[in-house]
Amino acid sequence: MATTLGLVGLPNAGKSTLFNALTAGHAAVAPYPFTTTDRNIGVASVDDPRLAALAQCVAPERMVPATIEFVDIAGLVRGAHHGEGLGNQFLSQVLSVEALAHVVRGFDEPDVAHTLHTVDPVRDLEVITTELLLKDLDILERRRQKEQKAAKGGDQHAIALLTRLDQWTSAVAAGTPIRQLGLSADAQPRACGIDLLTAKPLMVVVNVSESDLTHPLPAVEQVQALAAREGSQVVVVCAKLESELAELELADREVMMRELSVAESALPKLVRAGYALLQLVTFYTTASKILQAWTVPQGFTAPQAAGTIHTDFAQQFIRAEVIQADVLIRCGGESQARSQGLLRLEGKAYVVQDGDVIHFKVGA
Ligand SMILES: Nc1nc2c(ncn2[C@@H]2O[C@H](COP(=O)(O)OP(=O)(O)OP(=O)(O)O)[C@@H](O)[C@H]2O)c(=O)[nH]1
Ligand SMILES: [Mg+2]
Repeated sequence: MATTLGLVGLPNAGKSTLFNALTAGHAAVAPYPFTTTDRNIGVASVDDPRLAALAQCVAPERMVPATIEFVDIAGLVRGAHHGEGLGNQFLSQVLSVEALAHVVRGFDEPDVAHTLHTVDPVRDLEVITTELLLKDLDILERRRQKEQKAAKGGDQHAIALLTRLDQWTSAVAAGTPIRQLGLSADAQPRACGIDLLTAKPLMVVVNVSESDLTHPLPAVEQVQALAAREGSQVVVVCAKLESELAELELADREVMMRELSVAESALPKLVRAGYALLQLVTFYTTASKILQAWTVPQGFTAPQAAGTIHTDFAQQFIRAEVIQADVLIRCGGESQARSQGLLRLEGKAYVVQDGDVIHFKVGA
C-alpha cells in the first residue's frame, strides 16, 4: 500500500531521533554522521479527533487508529548521486518511498558534528535538493539511452516517451523538481514507468532547539519562504524533545510540557501533513465491535478498500453500506441512523470518501 513517507536529509539532522519519536522506535541515534546505514521502518498512528467522536456513539470494545509508515533513511551528502558518503545505495532507498519529509538541522549543538560545519538550514535544503535533482538526471539519461535504441528500431512508444524525457530533463537540468511541473496523474513519470526522486511529494521538517520552538529563527523563516514558493509545507519540531516526551507516560508528558511551556507536540501535525502529502483518505469500520480507521489512497473504490481489510474481500465484494462519520455522530448511533434511512447502499464503482463509515457485504 502506498503509504510510506521517507525521512531524508544530511547526516546528524536528527532523522532517527524524529523517527523514534514518531514510531516509538529504537533506531540508533548518535552525534556522529552516518549512524544510520540500513534504513529503519516503523508506523505512526494518525491522531484523529473523528475516531474519538465515533467511539462515543459506537461504543466499541476496541479502537484501532489509522497508521502511516515512516522510513528513516541514511544521511545523504554532497556527491551522493555519484557515490559520495553512503551514496547510491541510499538514493535507492529514497526511490522506495512514496513521499519525502526532508529533515533539516536548525539546532546548534557543538557536540553534534555537522558535515558542512555550520548550521544553515537553507543551504542544507539546497544541498539535498541538488543531490536528488542530479540523481534524477542520471536516471533520465540512462532511460534516454535505452529508449533511443528502441526508437531507432521504429518503436512508436519509445519515440513518444523520448519527447517526455526531453521535457523532464530540461526541467531537472534547470533545477526544477518534477513535482513543481504540475503534471496530471497520467502525465507523471511514474505513469510511464519511470520513478524519479524529485517527482515525489515533499514536506520540510526543520529540527530546532527546544528554546527556538517559541521564537522562530530567521533561518526557519527563510526555509518557510523558500518552501512556500515551491508549494511545500513546513513543520517546525524539536526532535530531541519529542523523543523524550514520547518515552513518558501521558501524565508525566503533560507535566514536562507545562514546565517547558510547550503547548503541543508537533508530531500529530507532522503525521497529518504526511497524510495529506500521500493523498490518503480515512474510512472506518465497526465490525466485531472493533472501531477501526483504515488508510487508502484517494480514488480507491469500495472493492479496493475492502481488499485492504482482507485481500479476498476485493473479489468477494457485493455492496457497501455507507454513512459519513459526522452524520453518524449527529444521529447518535448506527441504529438511529439506520431507522432514519441514512445508510446508503453503494456498489462496485463507488469511490470511498474521507470520513466514510462502511459495512462491507462480501460473498463466500
Ligand atoms: N540539541 C539537539 N540535538 C539533537 C536534536 N535532534 C537530534 N539531536 C542529536 O543529534 C545527533 C544526531 O541525531 P540522529 O537522529 O542520529 O541524526 P540522523 O539524521 O539520523 O543522522 P544519520 O543517521 O547519521 O544520518 C544525536 O546526538 C541527537 O541526540 C535536537 O532537536 N536538538
Ligand atoms: Mg540516523
